[in-house]
Amino acid sequence: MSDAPASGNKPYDLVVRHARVATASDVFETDIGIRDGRIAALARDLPPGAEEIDAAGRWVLPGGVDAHCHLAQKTGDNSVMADDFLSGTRSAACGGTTTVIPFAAQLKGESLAQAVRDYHAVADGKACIDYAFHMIVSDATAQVTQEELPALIGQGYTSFKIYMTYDDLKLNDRQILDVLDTARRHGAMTMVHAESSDCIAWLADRMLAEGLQAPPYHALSRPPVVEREATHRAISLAELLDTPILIVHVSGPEAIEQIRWAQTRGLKIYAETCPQYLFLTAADLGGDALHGAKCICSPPPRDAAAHEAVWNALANGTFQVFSSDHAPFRFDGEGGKKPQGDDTPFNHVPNGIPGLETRLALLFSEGVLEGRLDINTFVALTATQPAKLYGLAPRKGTIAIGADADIVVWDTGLPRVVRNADLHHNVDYTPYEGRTVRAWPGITLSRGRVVYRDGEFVGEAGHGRFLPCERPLAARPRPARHRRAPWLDVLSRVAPDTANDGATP
Ligand code: DUC
Ligand code: ZN
Ligand code: ZN
Repeated sequence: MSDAPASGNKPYDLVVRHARVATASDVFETDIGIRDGRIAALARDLPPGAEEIDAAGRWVLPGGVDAHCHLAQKTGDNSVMADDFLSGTRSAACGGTTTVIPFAAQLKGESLAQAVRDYHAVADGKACIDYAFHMIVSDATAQVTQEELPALIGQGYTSFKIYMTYDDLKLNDRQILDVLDTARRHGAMTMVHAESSDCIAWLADRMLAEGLQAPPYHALSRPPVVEREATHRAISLAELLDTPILIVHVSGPEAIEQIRWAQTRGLKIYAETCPQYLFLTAADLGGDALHGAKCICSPPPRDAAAHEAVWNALANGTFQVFSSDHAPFRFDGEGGKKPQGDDTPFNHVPNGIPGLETRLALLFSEGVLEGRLDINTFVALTATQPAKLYGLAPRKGTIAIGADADIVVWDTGLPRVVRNADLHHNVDYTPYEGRTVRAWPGITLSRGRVVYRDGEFVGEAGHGRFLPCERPLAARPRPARHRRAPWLDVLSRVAPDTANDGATP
């Protein structure tokens, strides 16, 4: 890093003064000197910057890394995601998130490499904050698992999601093993949507046959046992190949118990949960005129006891990641939640709810300020660990010299009522309308540039850059000497530890 003056005779482009910084491990008071988009100095009484922000008395945290959101994703039906890379990243920035990882989705029959190229074309020039890509692997052909995936992993697409449900996306167990084998050999992180397809179809078909088609039946057709069974099966498949996996959008105690059990046995099983599993219940799928469709997502929100279990698992380390799973569909209008108007049966309502902008404020308010989580755990769950698990650390997810100056100055102690009219996404509702929070970002910096200040978006399309991801350390299998899977030792294509070269520690 150059010691030359940054702007005129000022050594820093920007200095954030009197910051009360929290990282995943520490809390300290400091000034933050920013030069060329990166953190250049952490010390008290820094010399002046060309710009200055006084953060006295306020928390200053790493910008959020939202490692699970859907933007302008191909859907395979007539539904249309309401947010593209402009409105989605704008909304993220206004909620204190500075990196997003949406999904380049492969439809069945398509090339995965082409899906990634297409997604770049969709994102190019639009994002206001930095972004990486996960992939969705829905067609695990030999061409995909043996040629396309290894090449893409080497090019910086080091994580992908697979589904155990949805006819147009799901893989069977054998296909999952093929994909995990590739992940293992090439050091990629596999994210798993764990719900049991046949159980859901069996229940849903019977409900629909009896005319039970309102949104609450969505939740009843996807009960916790369906998630628990698939979670256990995913863990077993991962254990068979001794390959790390990350179970996404975990909703309640049944799945959490499976994950905790696996972690206690020494398996590298990671897990994510989302705001809807802390702040919504199945009762939110009720109401008149299909209003419950606004809260249809999968797995569905559960109940107050599940909230308690999710809070506990956030606090005790069972979960490493707290993401939004922002999946934006408008309530009214074409491509939205009601393709057949008010008579739309639950299985035709597009799955997913918006949450990019509200993720951090909800968790800060109800987690940190209510004493359920300490501030370091909040930072770990929302920024540091997602950056590490997906190969973006140490550039993203922390406040450290050399890291990108992705920083949020927080306002706390407010009461602020969440209103969709104040949000910056392109969805016509928020499931959290009317909820009071006591924390909200005051200023968001993306690589040292102010992109949000006091309720107003001040960034610009095209500022956000694509981030190729390293192969994460977390995705490395256990070294062969610690492995307890003798069946792997006889399989030459599985056994070598080649995935260990070049992974980010
Ligand atoms: N899974 C997601 O991750 N997001 C939206 C819908 C779904 O099933
Ligand atoms: Zn999913
Ligand atoms: Zn999702």
